[in-house]
Amino acid sequence: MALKFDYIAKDPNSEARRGRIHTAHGTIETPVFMSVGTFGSVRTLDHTELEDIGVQIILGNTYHLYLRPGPDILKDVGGYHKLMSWNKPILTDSGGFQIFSLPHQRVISEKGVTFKSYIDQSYKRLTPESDIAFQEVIGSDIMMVLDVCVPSTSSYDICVEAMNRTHRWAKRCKQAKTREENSLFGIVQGAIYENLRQESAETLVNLDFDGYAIGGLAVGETDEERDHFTNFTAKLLPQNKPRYLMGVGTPHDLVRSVLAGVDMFDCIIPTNHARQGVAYTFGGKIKLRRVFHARETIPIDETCGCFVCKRFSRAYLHQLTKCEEPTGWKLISYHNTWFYERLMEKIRETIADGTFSSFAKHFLENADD
Ligand code: PRF
Ligand code: ZN
Repeated sequence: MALKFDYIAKDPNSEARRGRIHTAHGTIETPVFMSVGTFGSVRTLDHTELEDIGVQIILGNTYHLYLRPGPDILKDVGGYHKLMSWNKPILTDSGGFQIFSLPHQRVISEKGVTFKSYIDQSYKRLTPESDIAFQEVIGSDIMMVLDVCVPSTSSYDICVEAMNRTHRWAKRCKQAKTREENSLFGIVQGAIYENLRQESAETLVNLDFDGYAIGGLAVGETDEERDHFTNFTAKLLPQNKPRYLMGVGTPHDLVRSVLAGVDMFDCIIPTNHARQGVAYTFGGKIKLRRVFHARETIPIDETCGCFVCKRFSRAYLHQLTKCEEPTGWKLISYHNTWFYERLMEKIRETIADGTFSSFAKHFLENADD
């Protein structure tokens, strides 16, 4: 079966949608936040914790998995779900974005990309065809096309060229796909040019993908530009397919992008910022390294139901963070991932009962970002 997306409810005052994506590894309630598990784990958290928190889907990375463990081992162990013992859905990014972030160690041609392995310095090649073949070996429930993402500050000509190559590669990816149960999303590029975004969305929609990602944002443009192009691009995509904003974002970004009609997100913030002692709450973020938290006996958030907030004080988390104890990183990652899940739950509930836009307004005004 191809990927099935049920459209359940629409917010009366915005573009926000409540939906459900059906995959071979279960159902995903949308809008959804996807936790990033680049190397096979969500940093510091094990699967029991992810299940307790309610994580619905994990994101893997073709680039990293291609280098280690690589196609041969992944094939032998029966794919990434088996390797990880994770039975819920997995989405894989194509690796394009990661490879394009290696400016001196990659060569791009029409055929594909060649890059240097950071593990043994050998040269590796990925083409649209081999990228899809590898994502099928991974056994990804949602595969992404190999795209060309350029910084938002690139010249118009560079953006046109990147967009056109993205379209040619998207077509080759679609043709290379052999398995029904591994669905495939197209990625809209076009930087911060309305005419390019329009052309990109039209071209990809004509190729008929299972869903559409908005790529090429959060790569150097201003917050206002990002917001504008999220809204602008989401409107160009079909109502009956999921929309995924790649690599975004903060709690504010999520709420604003759901208002624009986005259904899926991924970002490293919950676990990455935890390492610096940054904890997120419905009232805004708390920087636990700050000196005045050293004597605070209250939890990160008294209203939070997570085990960290039930048991540990800000003073203790401050101490662990200042001493760079891995346990501190882990406890804050747990709380942040819990918070992101509860935020998405709240978003889904309020879209369903028609109160999302007032929740969003209140949240954007009261929680700093
Ligand atoms: N393309 C791919 N992955 C991505 C991006 C993109 O444009 C972004 C941009 N925010 C994050 N991850 N393939
Ligand atoms: Zn908590």
